[in-house]
Amino acid sequence: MNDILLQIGLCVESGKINKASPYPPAMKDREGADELTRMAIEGGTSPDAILEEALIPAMARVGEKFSRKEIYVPQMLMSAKAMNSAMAHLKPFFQSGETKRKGKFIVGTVAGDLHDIGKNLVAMMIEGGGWEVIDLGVDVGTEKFMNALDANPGAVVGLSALLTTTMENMKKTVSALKEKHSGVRILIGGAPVTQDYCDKIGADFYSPDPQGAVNYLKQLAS
Ligand code: B1M
Repeated sequence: MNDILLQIGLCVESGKINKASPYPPAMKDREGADELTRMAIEGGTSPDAILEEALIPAMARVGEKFSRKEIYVPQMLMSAKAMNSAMAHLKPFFQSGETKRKGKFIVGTVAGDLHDIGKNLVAMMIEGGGWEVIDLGVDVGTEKFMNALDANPGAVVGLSALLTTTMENMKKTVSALKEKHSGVRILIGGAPVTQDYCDKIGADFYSPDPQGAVNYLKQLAS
């Protein structure tokens, strides 16, 4: 892996957002994920490599450290901020799909769940695939999904969950949406979600990653 990808990964893992950020003290006055990602893109590193080789593995290491109680929520939050500062540079590349919209995609992280990095990536890639994305944000209850679908009949719905506890809320939302809009297509994803769970709750499709979600929508539109 090239040096700049290693440095970006280290910044995300350590929660170093940008040069102005005093955190972590050991990296004070050094470039952060923000500047290094911009430099990497200017230097010709592909956005895919930055995402797949630096950002996603760094967040996985953050999760492992959290599990081992080597870091706590505040550090995890700094890492998420550093990751978001890097993703802001990648966004234009993932969103530069065709301008003609193929349909509408309503997406949100389910009730009780505040994790949005994966959901944002999925939204970005799907937008890049030519869909109009209606992003409802995080901690989205069934009613909010329902209101969005009522206002946009025919839209595909995407639910994300990162916690085993909030994953259960997918079931309620899927049942309610299917009851009122029987033809709605619902796609689910997030680290604890599986194909078995998707089958169990009657969702239409499970994808472990954004590309699978893009492919599913592509297939629906064709
Ligand atoms: Co939280 N957290 N967190 N956290 N956090 C996890 C998820 C955890 C696995 C860490 C751990 O223990 N190892 C653990 C969950 C354990 C469990 O349920 N089994 C956990 C916990 C426990 C918690 C809190 C409860 C901690 C606490 O307060 N004690 C708390 C809960 C808050 C809440 O939601 N109510 C909490 C809080 C936070 C922060 C706020 C600090 C921060 C989130 C900031 C943010 O999102 N803006 C955070 C973070 C950063 C993580 C980890 C470290 C990283 C998550 C992430 O962004 N990954 C995470 C550990 C880990 O995942 N390794 C962890 C990168 C992202 C690109 O991957 O989101 O999986 P991911 O998305 C992937 C795929 O899953 C897929 O595509 C993406 C790209 O490949 N995907 C979809 C996602 N959604 C999809 C939807 C689709 C299709 C694919 O279709 C619609």
